[in-house]
Amino acid sequence: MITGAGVSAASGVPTFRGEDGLWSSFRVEDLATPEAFARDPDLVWKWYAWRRELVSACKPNRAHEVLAAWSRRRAPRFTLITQNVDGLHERAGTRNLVRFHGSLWELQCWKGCAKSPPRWREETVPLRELPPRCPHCRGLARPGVVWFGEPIDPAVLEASLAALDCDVFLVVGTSGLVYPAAGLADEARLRGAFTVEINPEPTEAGDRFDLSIQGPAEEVLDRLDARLADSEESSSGSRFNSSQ
Ligand code: BV8
Repeated sequence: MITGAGVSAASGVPTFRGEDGLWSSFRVEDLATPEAFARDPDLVWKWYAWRRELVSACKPNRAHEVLAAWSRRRAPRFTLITQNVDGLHERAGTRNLVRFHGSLWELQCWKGCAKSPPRWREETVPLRELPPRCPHCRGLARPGVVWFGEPIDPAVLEASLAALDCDVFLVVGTSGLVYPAAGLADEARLRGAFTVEINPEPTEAGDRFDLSIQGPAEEVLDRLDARLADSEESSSGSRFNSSQ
């Protein structure tokens, strides 16, 4: 399955393309591209520092909790790919999580100096210095996210593609506009998965899914979880009767 910003909406994290979405007040080109960072690292870091502060006050909601419980019960046959960089799936205790676009809570050396690891965790809020520095070369550090025009980490792409060989592929809380993430559901369907979209709004990809469930993720996943628990209980009950 894959999640997008809609899964975190109930936690108070703004989505990207909703009415009060991030892209309604900021331009992608000014903030979420390597060119923007090269042009004005201070501006880009002010935006990411603001997002980190905002998200640090948010908590996982029922959608994150249900998915974390499913991941614990069903890993490794359950893989959650997320486009979100807010860290709420991790905070909910999700296992077998693939972070397709990186994390607000990781930094990397802007120059990619030989001494620094590809990414490192940095969770202090507010950041001790802005913009933060690479601890190894003292050059600029950048947010550990994938910007527009940047490739997906090959290991992340490989783990995501492996997860597409599944019976059911859920697509939860995403407008399905950003590639290559948006293409994963199509690939899952080509491989024989039953694809299900969960979103309160119809999306442009809606007609490509086997099933579209219109509703907020935190409610739909909660109800799905209850139905699954009931069916598991009744089927384990029938197994018990048959062996009596
Ligand atoms: C790349 C991290 C190539 C940063 C983000 C075709 C193929 C490949 C690429 C492209 C292509 N066409 C165009 C491209 C380029 C581009 C792209 O896709 N552009 C789009 C805009 C057309 N893609 C890229 O640049 C990607 N890289 O292609 O590299 C390459 C290869 C080799 C060498 C060099 C280059 C990289 C894209 C990554 C961008 N980074 N985020 C950061 O966050 O700061 S994208 C950002 O938007 C998010 O991470 C997220 O992934 C993405 C999509 O947003 P959504 O999550 O869907 O959020 P949105 O607001 O749009 O929608 C929310 C949904 O939730 C709505 O539908 C709403 O109805 C719903 N909702 C609301 N409330 C609820 C709800 N749902 C459920 N419950 C609720 N309560």
